Amino acid sequence: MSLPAFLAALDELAQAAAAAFAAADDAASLEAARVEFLGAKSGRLKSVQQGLGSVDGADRPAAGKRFNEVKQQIQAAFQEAQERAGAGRAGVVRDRDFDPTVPGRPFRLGRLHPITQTIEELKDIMGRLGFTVALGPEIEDEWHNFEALNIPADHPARDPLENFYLASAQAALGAPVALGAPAGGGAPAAVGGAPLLLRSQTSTVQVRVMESREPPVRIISLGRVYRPDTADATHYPMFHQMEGLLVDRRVTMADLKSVLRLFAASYLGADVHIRFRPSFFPFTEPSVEVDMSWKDRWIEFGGAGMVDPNVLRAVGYDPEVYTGFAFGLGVERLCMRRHSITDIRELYKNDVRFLGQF
Ligand code: FA5
Repeated sequence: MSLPAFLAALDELAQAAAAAFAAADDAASLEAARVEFLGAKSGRLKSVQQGLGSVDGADRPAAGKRFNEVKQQIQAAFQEAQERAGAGRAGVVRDRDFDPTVPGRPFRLGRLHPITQTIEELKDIMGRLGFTVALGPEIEDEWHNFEALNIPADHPARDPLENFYLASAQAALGAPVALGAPAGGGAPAAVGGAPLLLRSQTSTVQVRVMESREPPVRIISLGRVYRPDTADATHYPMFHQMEGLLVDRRVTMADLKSVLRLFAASYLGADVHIRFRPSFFPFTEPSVEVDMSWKDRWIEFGGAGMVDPNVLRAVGYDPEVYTGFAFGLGVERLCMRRHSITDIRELYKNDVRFLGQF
């Protein structure tokens, strides 16, 4: 065989092998290409090698040198194809156009909803004042939402139009219905078919806590409450309240005012002014409405008062021995005042451009 014919055969082999290994995109086609070109017995490289013996003696060193180069090229092409297949299996994309120096896409970190942040901060402040957290169920019976709170059956606050009653206990939850265990332990309240409603205030937790333990009591409870209120800038049908309850011997209205003033100054800053207006709640006597200053006006942020002796009696406490104060504050209103949010609905639109600011 002449040297040019041998070199031409080698070139053709090199091209064919490079194309075959580049096209091999799975293990089976790669193996087939390996056998075709590098097979030990009848591979194409082997058959070209056999032609080396027929090249003229003087040309043989040049032919041998070129043969070795092509052999190395083909082996390298096989190895690269093998690595590519291995990387593919490991889920790594090998992309020749990938530029590792280009900056990556920014990673957007989520954050807690402003109301959740507020709740955590309120717990922290009240914790420093010695109040521990108690929990209660959002689906309540009439005893805890009304009766034990001195709200009799004919009270307008119990009107079905003022509350979210559930169609029936059984339809809502399946029978038998078991409410969450009262805070502080004790047996869960079982309700067989009695009217149930979404709690309209966190004052329900006061009753559950007092039912389950003896004084002294010093708790807060934070959670969702529900009322069929029309949504406007300061009202929403679902909102959060922070309930506070302190019962002990010789607790007075002065203690209530001190705690609320300390709380307001801690959460809203020393520049906030709060005022107490005489009011009425069936479960406190005397009762007050608590307002805070906001943008040259007053906004109500809660109700409070001394626990009514009837409530103490309903949970088995002796009102001649124990007195206590309670308050219920609107968490959204506190959060709005703190962050200058002028419309409560912004908190529940779930617009990340708004929520991302807190
Ligand atoms: C009560 O709910 C009483 N349970 C508070 C209380 C507790 C009084 C303990 C005495 C002792 P009131 O209905 O006023 O009170 O609501 C308390 C606060 O919840 C309001 O001052 C307001 O800040 C907030 N609030 C009431 N309705 C809404 C609403 N629809 N949307 C947002 N916040 C509301």
